[in-house]
Amino acid sequence: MEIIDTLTKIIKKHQESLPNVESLDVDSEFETVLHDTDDGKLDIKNEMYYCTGLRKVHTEIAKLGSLNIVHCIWYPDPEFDLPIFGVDIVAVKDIVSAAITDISPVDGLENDIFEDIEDISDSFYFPQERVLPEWGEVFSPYCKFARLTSDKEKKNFCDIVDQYLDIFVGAVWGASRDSSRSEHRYFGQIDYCQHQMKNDKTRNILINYFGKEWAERYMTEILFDEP
Ligand code: BLA
Repeated sequence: MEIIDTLTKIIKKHQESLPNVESLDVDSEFETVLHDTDDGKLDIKNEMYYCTGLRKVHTEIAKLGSLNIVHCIWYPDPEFDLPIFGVDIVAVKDIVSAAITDISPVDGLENDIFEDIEDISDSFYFPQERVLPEWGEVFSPYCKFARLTSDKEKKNFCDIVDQYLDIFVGAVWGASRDSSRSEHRYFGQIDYCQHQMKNDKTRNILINYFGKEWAERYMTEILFDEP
């Protein structure tokens, strides 16, 4: 699947440019998950890193039956004045039913990063825009959420992710330790995780393949673990 490969390469390029980036061990139970089921192949791969300013840089590539998924969240260290980067793609064959990317605030929209991404956000238009669910209130006004069908739409989505990550990596390099509002940022990050946990579409897919207990552990420990 081309958009999955392109997006993975973009994420990897930026990830490798982070300051003092090092890999983070993933619980062996969850690092690679391979199963054959009546509903098709399950293949999940998780990679995690950390660097100066970010406590967890996570990319998951998954095939769950006919679904192809890229999930990626870069969680800041609350000691640094940095927001959260996220991207999620859900594709079946050539149709991307959900493509979402955002730089999400943990302590308001004061950070200069939001001025930069406002211009980028304004320069992209997705014809099949989708409406965010209620829990999506944690995202910034510059969140893009769309269905993608044409090659042009897919290329545009990869381009905006590339440009958001350019800004984000620049901010990580520029950020220094500043404890003054770390408690606010810590609780802001918890709030983000708790909102993501309300995504029943993700939960139900995982329950369908792995059962309730596994799905809950996977969501709280791997996808949306609190700082
Ligand atoms: C939607 N996420 C979805 C959907 C599925 C998943 C099946 C519904 C697709 C659709 O409505 O067309 C499933 N996503 C997964 C699974 C994983 C995953 C199983 O990552 C991992 C194993 N979700 C995120 C991140 C964001 C996100 C990082 O993981 C945003 C930064 C958002 N996913 C998100 C949103 C929706 C979605 C907003 C739409 C939810 C809705 O319409 O109710």
